[in-house]
Amino acid sequence: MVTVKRSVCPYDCPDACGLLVEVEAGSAVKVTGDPDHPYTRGSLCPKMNHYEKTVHSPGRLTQPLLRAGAKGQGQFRPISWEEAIRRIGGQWRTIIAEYGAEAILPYSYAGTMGLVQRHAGHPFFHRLGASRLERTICSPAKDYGWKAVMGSTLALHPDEAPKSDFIILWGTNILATSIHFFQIVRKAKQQGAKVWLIDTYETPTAVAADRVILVKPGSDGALALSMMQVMVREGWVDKDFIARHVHGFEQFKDTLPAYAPEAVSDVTGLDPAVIVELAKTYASARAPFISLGSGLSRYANGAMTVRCITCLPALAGAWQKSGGGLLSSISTGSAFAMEQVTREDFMAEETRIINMNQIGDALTEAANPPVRSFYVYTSNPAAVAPDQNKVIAGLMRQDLFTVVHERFMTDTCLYADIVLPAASSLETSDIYRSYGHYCLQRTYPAIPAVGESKSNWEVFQLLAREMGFEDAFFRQSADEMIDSLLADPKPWMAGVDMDRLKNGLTVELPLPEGYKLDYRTPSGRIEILNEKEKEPLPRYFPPAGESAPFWLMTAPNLYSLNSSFNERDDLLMQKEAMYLQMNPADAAAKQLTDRQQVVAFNIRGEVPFILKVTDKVPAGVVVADSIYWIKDAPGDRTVNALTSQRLADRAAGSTFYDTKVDVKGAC
Ligand SMILES: Nc1nc2c(c(=O)[nH]1)N[C@H]1C(S)=C(S)[C@@H](COP(=O)(O)OP(=O)(O)OC[C@H]3O[C@@H](n4cnc5c(=O)[nH]c(N)nc54)[C@H](O)[C@@H]3O)O[C@H]1N2
Ligand SMILES: Nc1nc2c(c(=O)[nH]1)N[C@H]1C(S)=C(S)[C@@H](COP(=O)(O)OP(=O)(O)OC[C@H]3O[C@@H](n4cnc5c(=O)[nH]c(N)nc54)[C@H](O)[C@@H]3O)O[C@H]1N2
Ligand code: SF4
Ligand SMILES: [Mo]
Repeated sequence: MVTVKRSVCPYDCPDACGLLVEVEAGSAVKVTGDPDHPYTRGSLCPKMNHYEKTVHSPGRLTQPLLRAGAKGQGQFRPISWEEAIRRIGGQWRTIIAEYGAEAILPYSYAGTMGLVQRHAGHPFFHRLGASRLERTICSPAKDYGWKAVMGSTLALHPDEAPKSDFIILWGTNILATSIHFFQIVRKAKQQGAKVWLIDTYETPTAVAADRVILVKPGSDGALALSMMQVMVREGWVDKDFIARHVHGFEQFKDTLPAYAPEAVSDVTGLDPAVIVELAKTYASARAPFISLGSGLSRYANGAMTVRCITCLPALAGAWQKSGGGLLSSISTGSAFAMEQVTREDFMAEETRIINMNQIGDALTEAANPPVRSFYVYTSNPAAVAPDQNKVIAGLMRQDLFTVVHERFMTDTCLYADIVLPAASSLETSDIYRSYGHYCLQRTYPAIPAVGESKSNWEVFQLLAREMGFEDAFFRQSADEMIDSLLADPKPWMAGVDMDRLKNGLTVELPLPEGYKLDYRTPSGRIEILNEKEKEPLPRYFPPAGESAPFWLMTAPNLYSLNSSFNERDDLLMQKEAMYLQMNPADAAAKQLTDRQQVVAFNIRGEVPFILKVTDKVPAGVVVADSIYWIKDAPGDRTVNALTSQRLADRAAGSTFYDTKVDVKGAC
């Protein structure tokens, strides 16, 4: 008999789609979109249409494993959970006795976005006194840039977009990364909106664009400032809106002459006439809408770039128009009492903080205490963290005791001393919010755990018992944790149908009337001038860039999500091969030919790719979309052997795209 259960896509994607899971004899046999989900309305992306193939993949880890060969070789033998937990406890007690608990470092990110499973390790490691991880691999510089101007103002609802007549997709490849927003943009287009795309190469999203503007990587801040220079010069600004809602316009205005289109033409790579046309089209639109991606924030100037762009709708008065404004990321953090899950109060004293973007250094450089144990869950740092050669050198250390809790034998698992099998989202309970819309949903297990796999929550319960933690907190189940979160609703939850939520149905956080004009900043206005910033006014400064001939874009692919979905042969086939895309003129100058093997290299590493010659990529840029597992790569390294551990200008963000390389034929 087939039963249908509701769930949520657990991946790190703004859409957080509602799922319907058909279950037969304890297995998920079919996964489709939930037509009742208010935002995702029944459709899924190509990755998730067959989630059952991931959940029941022959590659699923089903037993705890103990290393039985050299690190990196992937030879393991099965052991019991009891033995695995006992061994981890034994190793940790020895390490703590010699070096203290800060010699243990957890590493996790967003394998699941469920609030409880994702943060399940926080209370445990706080109680243990382990080093803390600064989790800034994704887009904190983007959030910082937005907040510097807008404070904690509520983000624009994506359903505003269809009411706009001019949409800029600014550094976002929504066909791959936010397919439901792509559908919204398509709808807006059908209703007559013009869509312009600003990116560094012609991404697949260009199919929805009326115009594609290709900028030099890391130069968007200069472009935004130049647009504003034109708008101010020509009087295309909303003086009334500025007078009522903007802080610091006069001071800002005086800095703009330096950014005349002619002055930024070299920096941006754009003809001055194009900048004027963009400024004019933006300023003269009835309700201009900017959808801002995170790519342009992953640079040494990333937060400042976002700050510059965020000023545009303030000058145009776009916020007061139905359909106008700027959509960065949606933050619904204040809807839940997350401190009840993360339990920072379990820390006896403040422990050391290590940045996850600099894990390569943390695992290879001397420190006091040294990192002697690395516990990885819900992440695949050997593939996704920058400076892969350093990360792998760290993971190879004989004196590093590494535990990886995973669904699949990822690149990181290959270096583990102990691998623990992780339950998938269909096997666990959780509660989900989204960074692309305002819906919330609680989930219940749709199927029993595959093999002996366990959820993050369960594993930390076992580890807590092993380490002798008596707190009642560690005895409660994930369901009890979720229930207690829901029993203590934050003010924003007033008006949410809690029964619906508890019953696993989607609910939406209410947006107050007039939220687009309610600026939650210290001045109550949009703060173009922010006195608290070291740089009180937005300005342009260049990205780090290094000296090598090509910028390397390392962007998301339609058929994988970071390093996830590589377990799926059907999706790997869609990606065809680990390509490096290059402009025909650059290929000709280098005497390289389409589909030959090439090596991209810089001071950090060398990575073999298959060359794809295409005029969708401008000269001077190469594109490696998708993060492969090493076993599927043409060589023994993947794209992150080229990216750097350097942090962004603010919020300790990653700088994945602030990377330059040279390219040569493989011998
Ligand atoms: N070159 C380059 N590198 C990048 C990026 C880029 O654009 N270019 N993007 C960066 C960004 S934005 C991000 S957010 C990071 C993402 O980095 P990660 O969050 O590490 O993302 P994934 O590669 O999806 O790895 C998640 C892993 O968690 C596992 N997993 C899933 N569910 C569970 C669970 O419930 N429990 C446990 N224990 N494991 C689970 C999955 O099997 C998967 O292997 O990558 C970054 N790296
Ligand atoms: N299919 C799929 N979906 C995903 C992911 C995935 O890997 N695959 N990753 C998920 C995660 S973790 C996240 S954080 C989000 C990622 O969401 P985003 O980071 O917004 O990713 P993209 O939508 O690809 O947008 C990045 C775009 O920025 C462009 N770009 C890079 N540098 C510059 C620049 O200097 N200027 C301009 N204008 N553009 C630039 C890149 O070419 C790319 O097209 O997507 C999520 N969804
Ligand atoms: S990856 Fe994104 S678009 Fe695809 S099903 Fe999940 S939430 Fe939806
Ligand atoms: Mo991300």
